[in-house]
Amino acid sequence: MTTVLHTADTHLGYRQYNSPERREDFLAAFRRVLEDAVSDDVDAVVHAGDVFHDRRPGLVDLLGTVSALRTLDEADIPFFAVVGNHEDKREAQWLDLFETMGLATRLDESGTVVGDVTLYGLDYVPPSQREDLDYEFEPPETERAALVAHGQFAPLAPSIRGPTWDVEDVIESANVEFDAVLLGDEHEADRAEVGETWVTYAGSTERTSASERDARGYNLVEFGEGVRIRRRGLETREFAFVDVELREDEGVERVRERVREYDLSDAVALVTIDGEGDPITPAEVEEYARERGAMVARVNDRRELESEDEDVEVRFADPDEAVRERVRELGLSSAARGVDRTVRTDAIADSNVRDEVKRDVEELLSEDPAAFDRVPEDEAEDGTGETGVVDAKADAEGVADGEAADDDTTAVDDAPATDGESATGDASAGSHEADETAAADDSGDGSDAAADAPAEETASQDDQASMEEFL
Ligand SMILES: [Mn+2]
Repeated sequence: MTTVLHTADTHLGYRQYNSPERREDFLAAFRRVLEDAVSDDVDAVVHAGDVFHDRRPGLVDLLGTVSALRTLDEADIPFFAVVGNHEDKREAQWLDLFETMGLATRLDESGTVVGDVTLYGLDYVPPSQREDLDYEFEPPETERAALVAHGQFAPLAPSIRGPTWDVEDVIESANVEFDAVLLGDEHEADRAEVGETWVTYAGSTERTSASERDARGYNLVEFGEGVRIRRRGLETREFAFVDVELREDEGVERVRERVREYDLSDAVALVTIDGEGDPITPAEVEEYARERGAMVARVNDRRELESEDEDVEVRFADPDEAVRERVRELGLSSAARGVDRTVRTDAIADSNVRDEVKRDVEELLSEDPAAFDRVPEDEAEDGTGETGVVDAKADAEGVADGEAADDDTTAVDDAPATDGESATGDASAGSHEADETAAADDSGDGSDAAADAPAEETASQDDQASMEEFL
């Protein structure tokens, strides 16, 4: 029998909530998974993509990864992986570097034997290029075979989040009979039997967004007479999801009361307010949660407040709305605003954003070469931006191509499609002290959200994630 530890979506280097502790959490989770692999003495660790959150991980994250992989190497447990959409680079991959160092093996169509099973890899491929795939693999040298892949695969991935990749198609088209398909990209763990093949997502190992409420973990996949998948939980950072439904006569006191019901020690406190009631200043609630021990606190006020109440305070209660407002002020063309919506929406899966934007931009430009022209200044609410027509176009195309400049300009200076995080930071700076500090961090430590963040990365789940942090 051969046992493989199947993990994915580690997102090393993600400084979630602008918190350096969160960044460490992601590495700690990776370490824990590999330590479990050692103590369980599995035959191999399989990583189904998105080791890194970012195409350009910082040196600290790289060193952390190398050191964690060494632990595994010292125990003679091989690390096999494919490349996910978050870390996909044009030419060489980080994974290639680890391979050169003897710490990892990149899986591909040639097949790699571990015990009784041959493992194959299929890196993330954007929807527009999937037609060309032939799913030809070298014949396996073992009775059992498994494919490791990254993407939104039906039937497990929800189709409402953009185009899915039909795993049944892959299984049927492939010249190899797979006993299991081990997946990454979808952050919720799941499994299904498709024909004779077990298909499973390992899920992320730390919560990358507020929508990831379930416990995190990984899979232990046994290849014997058949395939057996076991789920193993991971100890991760405590998240307190404080959902408050306010009645008409209630306000901040009720929110505090609900916050008090939770043990917030070193936790990430996510307070979601819905219903009726008085306006609430998020910063006040966040400070209260931090006083009660929370490491990070965020308030998301989902109430639709009366427009007459829409003063500054109320608008800042909804970071989404603040971002939208700022975008309106940029004097962008409607085409650029369309791109911005695609990037920002939760409705489109992380790995689909790039393709969706590319298709939209191509379509818009073929219909009207001036589609991305700025709205003349007098038509815009505020003409502060200096980005010219050409820049705006280049930015939009850059996003689609994954080659956008790594500028960290704020939303004021740039097309928002490349700039979700700054825009988010901007919006929240008005209400969150923590974010103001974080913004200062960014200018001081260019290696993080600022200089190093590839603009394209913001055209992916990061946007959604950073927004989800408030959702
Ligand atoms: Mn991921």
